[in-house]
Amino acid sequence: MNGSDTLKKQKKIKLTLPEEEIMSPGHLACQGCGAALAMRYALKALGRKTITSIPACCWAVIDGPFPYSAAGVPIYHCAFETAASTSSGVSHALQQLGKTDITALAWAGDGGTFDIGLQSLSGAAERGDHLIYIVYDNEAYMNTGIQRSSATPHGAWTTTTPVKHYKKGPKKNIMEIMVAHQIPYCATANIAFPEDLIKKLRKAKEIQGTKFIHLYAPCPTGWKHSPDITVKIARLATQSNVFPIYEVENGIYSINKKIAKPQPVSEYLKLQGRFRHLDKTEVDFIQKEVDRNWTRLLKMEQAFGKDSE
Ligand SMILES: Cc1ncc(C[n+]2csc(CCOP(=O)(O)OP(=O)(O)O)c2C)c(N)n1
Ligand code: SF4
Ligand SMILES: [Mg+2]
Repeated sequence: MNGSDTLKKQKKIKLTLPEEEIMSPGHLACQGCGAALAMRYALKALGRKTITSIPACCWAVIDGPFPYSAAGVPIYHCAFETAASTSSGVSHALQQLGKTDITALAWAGDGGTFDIGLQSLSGAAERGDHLIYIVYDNEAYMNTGIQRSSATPHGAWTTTTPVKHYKKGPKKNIMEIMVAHQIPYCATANIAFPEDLIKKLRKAKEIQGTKFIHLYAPCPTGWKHSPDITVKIARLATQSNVFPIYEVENGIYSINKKIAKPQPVSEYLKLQGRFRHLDKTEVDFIQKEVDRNWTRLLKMEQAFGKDSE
């Protein structure tokens, strides 16, 4: 095939994602970083007219040292606990300036959201500040060396929950906390399903008030998996119902992906070194918890879904 044939063939390929790359290569993330993919997709959805507020987290480093920036949009590097309050300030300033076409985006890790930034996030949500808040969840404090957070799942190894004392107890249900704030839009998303993520962010951009996205983003360094299977692991998380994909719009629950034959949770766990120490009893326990949470979510959809009205 000559060059012009290849070009013709390429033109026939129908892209399912926006073509424009706002984030540039040459960033400082580890190989296979789910958080880097997360930002790349998010910016494809939100566009260049986005002002991000990023607290201390891996993304404060991934972007690169001043004056360089891989993000391609302005970033406020703010204090750890202030992603939401900084973004509230950006949002109010934009309103004062009459700039209605710019999105205020708070972008923080799970530590900066489930734990230390929860108060400022709650405040912004209660005030109904006009912003999108995205937590990229890699289930630990990665930037400072893989310490457990309240998003770390049961059974996981981290440096503060070593093998003999691995994390016991469930991951905090951040979605339920945000739904309880009665904000107009809350959704989960996964880097393995970028079309779904992009659709949700485009929807969130059009809604007035506080919007919250819980975005699943594996971390090969902290989860101890090979960097080339990041997307496979992310996909398995949803295919095994470990991380369901759903949205809650004005209190109405919709599960966006229902897996006909869910994969056993063991398929998801066995690819990650952070779970290597778990015995069969623990794996069975995790499976039961995943099944219980999934059944609970189905019941929420039955009780508070579109058909319940
Ligand atoms: C008030 C405060 N406490 C602690 C730190 C140290 N610190 C910087 S980044 C970080 C971890 C962030 O974890 P997370 O929010 O999950 O993002 P990740 O690094 O996993 O991307 C910590 C503990 C800090 N910068 N400020
Ligand atoms: S430690 Fe994890 S989240 Fe941080 S840059 Fe590396 S792969 Fe990404
Ligand atoms: Mg984290």
